Amino acid sequence: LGKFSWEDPFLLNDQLTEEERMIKEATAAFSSEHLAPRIIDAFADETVDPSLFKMMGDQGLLGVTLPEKYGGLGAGYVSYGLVAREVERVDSGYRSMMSVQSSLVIYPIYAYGSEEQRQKYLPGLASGDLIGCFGLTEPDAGSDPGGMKTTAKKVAGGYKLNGAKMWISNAPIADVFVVWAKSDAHDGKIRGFILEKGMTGLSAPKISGKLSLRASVTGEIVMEDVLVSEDALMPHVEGLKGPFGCLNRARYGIAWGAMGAAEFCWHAARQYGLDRIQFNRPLAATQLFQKKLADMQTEIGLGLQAALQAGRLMDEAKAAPELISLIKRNNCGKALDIARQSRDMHGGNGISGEYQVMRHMVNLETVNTYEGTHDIHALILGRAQTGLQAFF
Ligand code: TGC
Ligand code: FAD
Repeated sequence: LGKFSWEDPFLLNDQLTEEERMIKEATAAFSSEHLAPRIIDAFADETVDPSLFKMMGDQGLLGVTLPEKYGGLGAGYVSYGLVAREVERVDSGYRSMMSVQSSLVIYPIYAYGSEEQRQKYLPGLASGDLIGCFGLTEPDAGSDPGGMKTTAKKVAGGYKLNGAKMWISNAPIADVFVVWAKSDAHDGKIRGFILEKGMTGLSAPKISGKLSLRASVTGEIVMEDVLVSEDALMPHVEGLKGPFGCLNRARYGIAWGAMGAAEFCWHAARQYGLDRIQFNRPLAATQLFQKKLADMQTEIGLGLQAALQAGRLMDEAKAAPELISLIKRNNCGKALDIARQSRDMHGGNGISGEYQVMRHMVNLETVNTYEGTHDIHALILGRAQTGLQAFF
């Protein structure tokens, strides 16, 4: 029998290829050197330094799965997941910046865009010289994006867009906007358009005062008679399967990322329990404390192993969207529980910025909600096993 590794009970590291291990280790080193030192202040001040995109791009973190000919790393989805885990170990907001750029902007332009659109945008997005955002959610269409009101009206030489998007990561600092709208020229079907900063009628006001994900900037996208030419339309997809194809990839990455945040909280609770003496013994010597650590270890071990298997299936093009719902829902929900427990196990210190667990906890509230809420993914899984629609 083998030796038990408390940090890696399933020996996940041994299941990675040499390339995957290298990408994981390089991302971990980048995250501790460049992300960890700035996060406490960035979260407290609710600021994001746009130059982080360039730093992530130089490190290859923005186009992990994008082919090299467009400036990507050309690696697989397990590598992408490992990157999300290491970045989110520092902060969910930083992972959000990365996953929106990779899965929600680079991916649709690569998968649905024309060759001209690929060449125009992808190298700059992969290098971080361009910042992208993804506008699907609206003030009155969140869990039900099919209810969107944004329209694209056909005009001579192009389209006129009108509408408002809400809760859009990166929008206030974005150069490239992937926006989904109902197009009258395509029977009212949802189509994807690429808009650029500076277009007349396009603005992206910041949403201030968030109590979660404060190190990632969020905004609206307001479109008032924004005129775009024909070549702003992504030609190769129509209908909700367009945005959902991107969400499958982002949700998969979030399942890994949430486990990174959970691991931070678990390790912090363990160390705090070893260091903190009450009643003349370390807190970690109590049964209640050890039970909580065992629960954390179990859920994280299982969650990571599930994410790895989903990644292997992604790389073989065999991962079903419902499987991605299962791991997104489970890993986010479990990570949020773990962060709340860890906060509690730190006692009063748990509420301070310095110990960082409460920041992870409030971040994970968003992560549990965006990209399909915990309950929406339950309904997707319920439908898949009963054949019965319970959304309405
Ligand atoms: P439904 O009838 O189920 O499907 C409509 C069409 O879409 C297709 N489809 C999918 N295709 C690929 N992958 C998926 N996961 C798909 N899910 C659905 C489906 O096959 C169908 O295609 P077709 O050709 O037959 O028309 O649609 P519905 O309107 O009943 O939707 C129900 C529901 C609840 C499943 C869906 O709307 C949903 O998932 N809602 C959650 C919305 C959501 O996730 N929004 C995310 C916004 S982006 C974001 O949060 C970014 S945060 C990023 C960050 O900062 O990290
Ligand atoms: P609602 O859909 O109104 O849901 C409210 C509650 O009702 C939830 O608990 C939900 O589970 C429940 N509910 C909804 N429908 C049902 C039902 N049929 N049955 C039972 N319960 C139901 N969107 C983007 O497009 N791009 C982005 O970059 C982006 N970034 C985000 C960043 C942040 C910080 C946040 C907070 C959100 C972001 N979002 C983004 C939006 C996010 O995807 C939505 O908030 C999410 O999909 C939920 O939509 P909603 O907020 O409108 O909630």
